[in-house]
Amino acid sequence: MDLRFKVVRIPLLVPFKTSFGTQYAREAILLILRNEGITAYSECVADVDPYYSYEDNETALHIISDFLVQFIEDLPDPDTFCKRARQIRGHNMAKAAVEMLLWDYAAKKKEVPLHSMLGKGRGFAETGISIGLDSPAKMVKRVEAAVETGYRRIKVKIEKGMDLEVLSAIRDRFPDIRLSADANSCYTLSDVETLRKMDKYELVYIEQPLEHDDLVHHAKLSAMISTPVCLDESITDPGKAEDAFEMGACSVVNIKPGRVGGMGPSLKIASIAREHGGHCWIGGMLETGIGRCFNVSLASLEAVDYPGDTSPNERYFAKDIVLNPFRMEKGVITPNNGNGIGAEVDEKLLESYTVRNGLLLLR
Ligand code: OSB
Ligand code: MG
Repeated sequence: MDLRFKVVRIPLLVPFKTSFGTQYAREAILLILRNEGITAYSECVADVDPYYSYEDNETALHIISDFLVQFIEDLPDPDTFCKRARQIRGHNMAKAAVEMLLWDYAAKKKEVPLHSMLGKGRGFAETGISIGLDSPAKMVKRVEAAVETGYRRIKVKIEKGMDLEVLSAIRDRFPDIRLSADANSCYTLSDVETLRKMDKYELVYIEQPLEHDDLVHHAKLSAMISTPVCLDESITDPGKAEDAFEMGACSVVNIKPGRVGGMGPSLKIASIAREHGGHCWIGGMLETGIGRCFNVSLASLEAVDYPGDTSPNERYFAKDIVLNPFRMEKGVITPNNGNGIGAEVDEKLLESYTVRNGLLLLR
């Protein structure tokens, strides 16, 4: 068995601006496991800076190489790995990368597509788009293009002072589309007047309006506005999802497998949402073609009831590292039916994007 990491840096076609910063490229840690003729892959959703989450590529690589690798020497099933990894507090992005690698490996060993191991599928994933911050005029143009392309839900990034004007402009132009707004934690409860003014735009939800790790204030806010609250950053594992729904902090959750510890925890969060009469969808972190496969496989499950941030690869990169990118048709994407994640990795291109690599385990 041979486990390596490669850090790839792929320029984004369009810089992605959120309330926490602007991203120009996706710099991702990829894990590559070779054993008995099988090659399994995964991607860590951490980035170069700790702005979205406290984890970044350096902390993730440290946790993976110094602590997590010892748990997978016998290539356990993903659930066994999760139990072992509980000894390590937090660092769920690092844990998720390893957990997802084990899922791809397990599915490839069984010679079945990953989605078939996850639960009842519907055969396709309803697709939404996440549009970055820009001038209101440019954002309306982007929304127009996205509606034209067939996206089933449009989400726009907002920040303090860049919110009501753009939402109003979009609603004027498109009174009926499924629209949401992602604040990435830029507000506090003292902004409730602004947040209340959003009620009239009938958003399907507002995503992560308050602090990145808060539940209490989100519960208070949920009772003060009519827009449903969706949590992203605050939900780092199934326990947090349970707390959030119990407290009424949210009625919708954005599940990113790479943020919550992997596929197993994602499935748990989807059932927690359902048990509480809530909703869930699969988010994204501008993943490369490898990470996207995991997201799309989850997004195609019946347990996931809202369209996700699972745009086709061509939206992010001029040339992605897979030879079989996802294509969106009529607003849906079909999960890969090859073994495991089903990505045909362009090894040459991957090599050319690699800025750092190393050996993690050799037996
Ligand atoms: O908050 O959902 C977010 C991208 C990077 C970090 C955080 C977020 C996002 C997105 C893009 O909204 C989702 C995607 O298209 O991958
Ligand atoms: Mg978000």
